[in-house]
Amino acid sequence: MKARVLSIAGSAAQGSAGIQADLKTFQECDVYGMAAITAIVANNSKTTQGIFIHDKEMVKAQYEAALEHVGVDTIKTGMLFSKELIEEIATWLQDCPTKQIVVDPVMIGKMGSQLLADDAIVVLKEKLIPLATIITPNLHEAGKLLNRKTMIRSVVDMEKAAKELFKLGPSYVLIKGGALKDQAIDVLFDGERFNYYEKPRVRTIHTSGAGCSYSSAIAAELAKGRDMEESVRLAKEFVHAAIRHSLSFGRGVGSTNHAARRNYGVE
Ligand code: PXL
Repeated sequence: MKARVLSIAGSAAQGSAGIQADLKTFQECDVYGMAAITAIVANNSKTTQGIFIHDKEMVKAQYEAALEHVGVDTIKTGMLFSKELIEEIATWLQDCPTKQIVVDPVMIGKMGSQLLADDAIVVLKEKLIPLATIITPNLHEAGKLLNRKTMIRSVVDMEKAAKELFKLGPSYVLIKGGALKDQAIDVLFDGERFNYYEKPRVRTIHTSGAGCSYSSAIAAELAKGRDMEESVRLAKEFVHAAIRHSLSFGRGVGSTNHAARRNYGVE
């Protein structure tokens, strides 16, 4: 049977991030993609015109409808925005039909829009992250989750942060080092060992959707039955190609190219 993945996340009008990135990534990874939309973000490569948050009944109806007949192998969460929604989603995920849950702790968009309310971080940490198979924070999100005053800047610091985040209860922590100075190295921690995923840094500003696509590719590979190390390795290759062949449509921050692996292969 075709592997099935549900994304619970926001819609990003520009097409590069959020649900749009998730569904494009699912298709490229050859899994069946579904969506429960938490919010509508009216954005493009220059501005965010508005953010409209869905109420929890609306999200629940989508979640239940999607799972009822199709079923699911992996659930991924992206932009959840409010503490009410996170609390609610955590109760569903406690007894959902899969134990494979990818939590991308989305906080701010590439154009600076706020995608997680300030008062929602505590419930994210206490209610949702403990249910996660893997969490995929970038350096900024990892720092925020740990209440750090200063930015995480080195691999040694990423390892330390991964150990601390592991204590919140996920089975794996992946800290993405896309914002490190000269390496694009990510650190995976399983509670005992570290794994490192490194690709040459691509010098581009056109990276909108990179985080969403990375976590979605991990979710897709897990859904197909791959183990975590292999899933992250394949997802890193996918997102590296998507950044290397990113699409600048001429203004502002351009989009990751979800078709890049198919069109150009991996390096
Ligand atoms: O890239 C983070 C992100 C996630 N989800 C939604 C977004 C964005 C960035 O704009 O709009 C809905």
